[in-house]
Amino acid sequence: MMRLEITNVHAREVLDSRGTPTIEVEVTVEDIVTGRAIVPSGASTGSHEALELRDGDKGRYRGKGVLTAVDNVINEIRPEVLGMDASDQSALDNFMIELDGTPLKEKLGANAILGVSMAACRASASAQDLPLYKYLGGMQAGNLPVPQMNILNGGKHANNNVVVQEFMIMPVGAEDFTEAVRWCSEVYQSLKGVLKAEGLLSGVGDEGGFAPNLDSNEEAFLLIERAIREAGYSAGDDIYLGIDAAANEFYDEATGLYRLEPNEDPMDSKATVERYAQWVANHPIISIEDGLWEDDWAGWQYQTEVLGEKIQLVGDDLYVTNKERLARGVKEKSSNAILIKLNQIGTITETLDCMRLAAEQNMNCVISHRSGETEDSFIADFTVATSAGQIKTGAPARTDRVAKYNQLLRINDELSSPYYYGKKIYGRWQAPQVKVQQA
Ligand code: 2PG
Ligand code: MG
Repeated sequence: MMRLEITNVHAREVLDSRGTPTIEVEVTVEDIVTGRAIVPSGASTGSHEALELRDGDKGRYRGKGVLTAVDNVINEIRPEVLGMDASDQSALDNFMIELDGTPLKEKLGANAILGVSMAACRASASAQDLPLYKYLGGMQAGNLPVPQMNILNGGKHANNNVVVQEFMIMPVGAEDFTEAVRWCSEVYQSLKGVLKAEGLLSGVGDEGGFAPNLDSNEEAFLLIERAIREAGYSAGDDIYLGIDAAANEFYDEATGLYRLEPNEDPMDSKATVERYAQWVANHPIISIEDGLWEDDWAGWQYQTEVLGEKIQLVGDDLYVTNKERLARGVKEKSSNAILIKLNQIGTITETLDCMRLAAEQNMNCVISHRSGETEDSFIADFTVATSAGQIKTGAPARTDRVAKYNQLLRINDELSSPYYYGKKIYGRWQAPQVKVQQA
């Protein structure tokens, strides 16, 4: 590969989809080609994530400014990486990891480091005239993911009473990625109609899904199943369901209990898992993310014993894209899948390392956005490059979410024979045998 000397690095403060500041970085190679990247930001974050550096100056953006991270890129990272080879991603990333020197990137900020890591990658791809997915994944990269589209929002991402954070649809029966996107969009519009008919339509949550007030989580499954049916598809065959419970947000460390339902007493971790098992028995659910709190290792193990043969169990806040935490999960059989977020760990290289460990262990990887997103569609290319097979990037609405699906549509269009995973990505599980009730 040709050497591409980093000749400039710049950063600035821009806004994310919630109107909160975030960092944008530009890396120039050979004085001519510039790559740009914007770092996203979570709301329901795991406490073991790498540090997202914020200024804390209450006089600006309520303390959420990122001028310190910007300054770190310009004055701490830039002078050190000028002259380095942008096409040697791991050398660049490892150098920044050492420059920071702390396990959670607390000195320079994971947002500052990741911005440089991604922008350098883009610059190197552009300089070689390659689309990002081919630059990262090789000339044969061409596997399109099943989207996990989040069409009903609750938890910390919405101002309603629904506890589960994300209710998602997975169009596994579609022929190809374009059909997958169309089905999800049609179901999304159908759900809007169903909610309107029931007098439940209100606004949308942070990831573009509707955010009605409901009596229980189960009501959400029923409404979505109806929307799928009214759109002309079958839940459990054409389309599977999935959730991100984001259990950190309803777990009470003082009592050790989970308040999964707004109108019920909190439950211990065993009862919570048994409730999930009930849902799985009654609805075509193929994937549950963060069903339990990030440090409830015993609970995760029990969940895998109960549900691991039936459905995909995804660790997000549990693993935070951290290879060490994933290694513990492998040892303890905590889950059979992992959510991947670049900014949880802070460099492309560490993210790929973590995914390699997951692959060795035959664990599924789901590449994910954050609830605070931008127009940057890096993860769309990253998903194809790594053949991850699944991407979770919100509703088929709102530009911050749609930007990723549109980029995947472009990639799909560009390939001579794109491959769509469909049901095969969930092939080892046999969940959706349930007969969906007719309303
Ligand atoms: C999650 C993410 C994205 P956040 O929990 O999986 O949906 O949310 O970015 O707020 O952590
Ligand atoms: Mg999550």
